[in-house]
Amino acid sequence: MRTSIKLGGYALGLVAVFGAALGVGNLVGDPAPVAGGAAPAHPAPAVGVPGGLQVSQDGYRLVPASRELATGAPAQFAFRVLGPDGQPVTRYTATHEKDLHLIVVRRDLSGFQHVHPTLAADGTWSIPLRAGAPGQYRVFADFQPAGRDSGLTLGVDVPAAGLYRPVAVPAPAPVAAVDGYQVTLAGALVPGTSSKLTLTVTRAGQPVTDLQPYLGAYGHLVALRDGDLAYLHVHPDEASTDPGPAITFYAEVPSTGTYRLYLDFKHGDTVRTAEFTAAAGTGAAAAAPPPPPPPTTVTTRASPAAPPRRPRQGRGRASALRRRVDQGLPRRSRAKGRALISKPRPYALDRRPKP
Ligand SMILES: [Cu+2]
Repeated sequence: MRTSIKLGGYALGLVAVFGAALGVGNLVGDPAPVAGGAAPAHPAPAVGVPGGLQVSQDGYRLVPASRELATGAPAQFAFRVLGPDGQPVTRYTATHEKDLHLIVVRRDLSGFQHVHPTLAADGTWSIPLRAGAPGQYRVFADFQPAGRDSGLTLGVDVPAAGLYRPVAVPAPAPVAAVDGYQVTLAGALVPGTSSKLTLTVTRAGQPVTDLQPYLGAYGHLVALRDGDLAYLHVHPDEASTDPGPAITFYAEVPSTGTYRLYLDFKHGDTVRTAEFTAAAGTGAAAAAPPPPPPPTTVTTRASPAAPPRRPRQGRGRASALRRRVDQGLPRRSRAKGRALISKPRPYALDRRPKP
């Protein structure tokens, strides 16, 4: 244990040194003050470091006042943004028509919400929120403090108490259905570039040409990376002014991998969200889409790759975990779980040691 801690520290040190050499020191925290006042007031964002991965950046910190999200009736969720002086930020520059955009999504990329809380005079933001299901959620605040020339996206984990049943990220698909609408995604996510994405909205086979403005455009797109929920910078195409059926965005994709895209669009006075999974890659290096998820959402403990069942280990941690998972399965599945399961479960809650 002691050795692994040492090694971990050593690895972190390497990352820090290597990162500094590449000029991405921001990755590991706030920039250190420089004697003599030579440091710029607002260092340029580090190239290649996506937003949303840090709770604190450039002296700004996201501080939730609420310790968890409600899963029953909506409950007030409150937080503040502290500035470099340690005081709550009370003045913002609006982006996409709002002073602050709050994105809430479960760690498995499900349960996406995009809301706009209210700012109190003391710098406390609040809004009634309800998580659709228990689990660990990532809460992103996307904002631009007044006087700063660029925006920030800070992220913090907030739990919704209860038994977490993760769901697999859907396989990549170019068409999403929501509420009678079909949205088609065109364009490739290419790492290291600003990738053009065109989303086309139809309803009952007919193009929708009377989309309503929403957040300063005819749609708002959020993109998150599967694995760490990195929050991509996306902006609408200023040149496209048609109210549908096509909406164009540019997304800055930091790496290959799988991304989840959430398009908010407004029609008939209702905002709806179309969700897509897209793989980013180039040529042969393109990320292979994951195998399609099994048709059931029941989490299970067994997979074909699992080692042979070991003798029961009494009341150990693993047994307790299995019992908890078992509680969610029908009795028949509990009894014959291994026989019923024939497909891999990407999110199996099996923590038994690997052979
Ligand atoms: Cu917003």
